[in-house]
Amino acid sequence: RLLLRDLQQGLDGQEFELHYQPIVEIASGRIVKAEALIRWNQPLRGVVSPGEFIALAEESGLIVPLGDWVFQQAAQQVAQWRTMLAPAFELSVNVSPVQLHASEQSVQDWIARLDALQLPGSALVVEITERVLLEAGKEADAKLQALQKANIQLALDDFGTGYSSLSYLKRFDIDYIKIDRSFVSHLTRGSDDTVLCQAIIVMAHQLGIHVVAEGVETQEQHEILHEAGCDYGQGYWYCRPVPASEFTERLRESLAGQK
Ligand code: G
Ligand code: G
Ligand code: MN
Ligand code: NA
Repeated sequence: RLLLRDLQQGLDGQEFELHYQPIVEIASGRIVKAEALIRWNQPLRGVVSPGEFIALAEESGLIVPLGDWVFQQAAQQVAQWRTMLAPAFELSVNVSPVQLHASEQSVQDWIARLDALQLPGSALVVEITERVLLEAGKEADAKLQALQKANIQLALDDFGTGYSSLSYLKRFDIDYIKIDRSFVSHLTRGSDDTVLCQAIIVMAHQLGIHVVAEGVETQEQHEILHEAGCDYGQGYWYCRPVPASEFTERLRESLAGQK
């Protein structure tokens, strides 16, 4: 059983690491963005996936320092890739509702970090779920606004699952919708999920929102999404989440046009 003490030790002992999954521009096949996904290299258990510890981190409040670490690390990494390889590169980080309900200090620290790195806010995309918006009280609203004021972009993750209230799209200034992989994984020609994806893409574009399809695992899914005008794809078909050094190589190859 994972204990809070292990988690605290992990944070103190620098046992966490970010992996990066490419986000591909569907029309060109080029890597243009990435999502940062946390991994825990636990000395006794080996690699522990976030599914196993995020809930504990949220319940205990440790998600706040952990999430701050994720943001700082991601900012530093995207600054490096921008300087080294791709000046317009963007990196997504997942932010838990608990983080947005916690103190204002985090968001202020994030913005200070961007300034210190001389990085524009638009280099980072904060991924939130519909749950954040559902629960968005005044506090979370103020933080979302602070992020947007700093030009940090917002993505609505797991779109189509859960509460899916379209009114959020009107009330909040969303830059990206990420179509949940439960729709994408059943995409076959003529399927209901194909119709749903097409409709989401048309609606998003009309609202000026870009679309990322998650969990693309087959060439057929990629092609259906291409025909539907989907902007970006993410999934094992393109690449799994990989450590930073491997991602750098992938990005280099993609920029060189090799694929
Ligand atoms: O990476 P994986 O493949 O196992 O991710 C599982 C879940 O953990 C996903 O829902 C993802 O959004 C979440 N997750 C991954 N990294 C982070 C993180 O840095 N912060 C938060 N809050 N959630 C994360
Ligand atoms: O909830 P969120 O969308 O942030 O999490 C992304 C999760 O999806 C991560 O756990 C990541 O490892 C996983 N993932 C990424 N690509 C694929 C894929 O093609 N298939 C499946 N099943 N999972 C994927
Ligand atoms: Mn995500
Ligand atoms: Na998702």
